[in-house]
Amino acid sequence: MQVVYTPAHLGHDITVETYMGMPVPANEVAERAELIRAALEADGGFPFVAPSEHGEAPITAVHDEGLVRFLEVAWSELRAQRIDRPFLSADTYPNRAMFEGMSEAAVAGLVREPIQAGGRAGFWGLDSAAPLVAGTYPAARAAVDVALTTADLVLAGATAAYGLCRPPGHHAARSMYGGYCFFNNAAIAAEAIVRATGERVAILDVDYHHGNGSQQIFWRRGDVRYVSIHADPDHDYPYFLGRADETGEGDGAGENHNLPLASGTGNAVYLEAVDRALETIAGAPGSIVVVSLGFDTYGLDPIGSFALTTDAYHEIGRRTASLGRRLVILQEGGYHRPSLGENARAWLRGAEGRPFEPLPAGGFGANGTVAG
Ligand code: Q9C
Ligand code: ZN
Repeated sequence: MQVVYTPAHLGHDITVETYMGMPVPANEVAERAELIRAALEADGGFPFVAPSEHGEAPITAVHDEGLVRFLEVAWSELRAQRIDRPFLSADTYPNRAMFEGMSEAAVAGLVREPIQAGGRAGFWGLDSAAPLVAGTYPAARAAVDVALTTADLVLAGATAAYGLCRPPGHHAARSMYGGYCFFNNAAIAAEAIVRATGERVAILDVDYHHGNGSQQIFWRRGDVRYVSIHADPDHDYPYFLGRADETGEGDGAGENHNLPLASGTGNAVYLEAVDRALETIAGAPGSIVVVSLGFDTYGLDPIGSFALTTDAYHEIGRRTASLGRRLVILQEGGYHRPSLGENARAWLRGAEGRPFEPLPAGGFGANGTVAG
């Protein structure tokens, strides 16, 4: 299986995120993608290709142009405004209760993008977990190109291809970034595939978190079926979306499928949910599935509460491929660095119908370089 990768993600070199008002070591770090790259290189069965540039049009096909412009200039604006911060994070978010009692027309007339960078970040952002630095915008643009190049490989006939996207994407909505995500790589790829083929497309989201952005983007769409297995939002990010009764509206009625699972979910319960998700996908026509692939469902993940093992990823890859549809597999989350490379290798080998044997210990180093 071909792997699409670019070092451009290294520019999004964040080290700190904020969690409930406190600075904490960042989870979504550059080393993640380098560890996956090293493991897939060490495997030897994954040829690497660089992404090609696809321009802005496929991005504005799913995102508000204002979000693109904000992300493009946010860092230079922060510097121009002499706000002395190592990264940009919002100061104030427009909580909907701020406008309680005002008519929709009044609110529409009042709420506009501020000028100050911390207000502007609040206007476009969901949370304080997606710090923006000098290299964030080029990295996010490159991650979109990775996703679109992965889709191109499948549109050209590949059974499956893997895009090592970083930063991830599934929390980014049409007019919002957040949750470590800036552009919604999977949604942009799904939209491009619909436009190229005229077929229906399914998104299978197996990141630990609900992909609120993907759900929002396709909420009223009858041609993109979104199916997600994730932590119950009563207990986990993104808290305000991801429940089973969110099923879509209009043309999209019945096309959104959320399968929330309890804390502590292990392999057996998770694999049952995978089977239900795959049956749901098989229930609508189409020949291509976009997979939002996260490994934050792993037992040792620092921000997840599930208990999956590496062997389960091999089995999930195998079952997903046995749908008989072509797969555009795009990396989302997964934060337990020592296991990331092996978990990716296991999933992708499963999708290829190849067995999985762990690499010899020390086969690749924690710094992301292949040993000897
Ligand atoms: N204690 C993805 O996996 N909240 N995003 C983190 C940590 C934000 C996850 C809280 C989680 C975002 C792509
Ligand atoms: Zn996640």
